[in-house]
Amino acid sequence: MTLERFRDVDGFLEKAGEVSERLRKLIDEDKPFLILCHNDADGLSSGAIASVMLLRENARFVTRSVKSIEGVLESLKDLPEEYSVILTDIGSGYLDELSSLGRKEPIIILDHHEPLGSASENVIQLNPHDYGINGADEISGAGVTYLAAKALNEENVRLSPIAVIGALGDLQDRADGRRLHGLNELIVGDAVENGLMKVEEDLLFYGRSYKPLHVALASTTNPFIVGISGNEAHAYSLLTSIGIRVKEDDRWRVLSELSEDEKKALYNGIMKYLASLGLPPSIAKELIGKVYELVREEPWTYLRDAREFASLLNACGKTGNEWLGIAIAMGSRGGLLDEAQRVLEEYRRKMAEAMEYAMKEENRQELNSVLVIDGGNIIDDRLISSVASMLASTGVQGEDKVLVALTQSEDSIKVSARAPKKLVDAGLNLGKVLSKAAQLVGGRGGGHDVAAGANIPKTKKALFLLEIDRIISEEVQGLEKR
Ligand SMILES: [Mn+2]
Repeated sequence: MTLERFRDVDGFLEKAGEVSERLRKLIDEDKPFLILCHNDADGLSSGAIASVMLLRENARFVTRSVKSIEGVLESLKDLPEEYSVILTDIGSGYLDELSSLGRKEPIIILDHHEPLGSASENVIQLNPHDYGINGADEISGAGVTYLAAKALNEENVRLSPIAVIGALGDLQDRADGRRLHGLNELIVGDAVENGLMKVEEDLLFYGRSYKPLHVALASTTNPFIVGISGNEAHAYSLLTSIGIRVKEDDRWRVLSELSEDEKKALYNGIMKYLASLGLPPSIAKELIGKVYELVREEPWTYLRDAREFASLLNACGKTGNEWLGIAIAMGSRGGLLDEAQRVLEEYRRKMAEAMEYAMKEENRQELNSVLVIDGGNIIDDRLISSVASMLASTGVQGEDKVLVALTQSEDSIKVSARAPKKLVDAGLNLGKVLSKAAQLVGGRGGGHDVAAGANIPKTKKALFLLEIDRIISEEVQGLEKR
């Protein structure tokens, strides 16, 4: 976007107000709603926020999660005319398609993906990009939905932690020091001011307050530490080699009880370990950041740490348990939480297997500007975007290459790509690259500047990889000249 440096936060918030007025009118007229949310952690968070918002107003509504725009169009095909539609974390990329449906009642889009096409009068969009705000890392779909909900009813400020979870689910904690910034920071402020969240800096180990140190280290997969993530025995020996006591008498120690000096030693030890593998020590930096703690949740659950809450929702979305994720994000606990925790454990086990496969030399291919990881038909297509994120966090692609992970789904090849920070800062937009390369081979793609995906025909894998490598190489050369 050429106008990306104008930034109009007030205009965006004003638009949130306008959208909420439209919602208010529909609610007052007792119109039924269909909420369609994307099925990733951010999408489920936004679906939950929209659902609680309507529930609070006693509105009639149905919530459904969808994998892609095809799911949206399918759901709208037979939807009775009297329904208004709320799309969360999906839709902005398909304004023409949605407008051409010519529905009687409005389609309200609460999304942070880059808008494409033009909206008809009945397609109402709240999107940060329209106001020069970068939806890739400044606000999530859940954040956009939250701001509309808060404009509708101030009570919805209670949903602010769910909007933070959505942002973390979309890996928006990319500002220096693993923290949220931009409009996300404003939402964090809402949560803190209302006594719902505590923010502090720490090592970002998974289960920092309840898992034994070596288990917490081995469970940490963002960043994914080669040789340590997924391997408790190696994590244990690394800790002891650094000189960290893992036990206090008979009891396992947890990260949150380590002294500052011990944490420093641990951090330096991990840096040295990474250097010994020839990996950029900057990966260790990703281990330090803001912890967003949901203070009203029980300390021993996965819901206390907003990143872990997001990973629970992600697991629900990736395993066909979307409804469970939405229910938990809406506030259900008890038996449903037990079930969600089982889903998460199972998902983490499958991810560990997929990562083991992806880390093997023979499943990699190095092109000029792209590192390809081919999941063949071994890696479940629903896991491929998580595998891409996790692989990118290992640093295996280096600073100058785009990581492209792909795997076969039933009728197509699913692609998920991640661009290194250096190229994005120089101006590379991966979403556009994938959209272009996919189109050239009769597929479909898009996404954000750092993370994007595509679906391509099964027979076009080699051609697609050539095209994407060519486009990125050309773009990178262009960027260097600038
Ligand atoms: Mn999102």
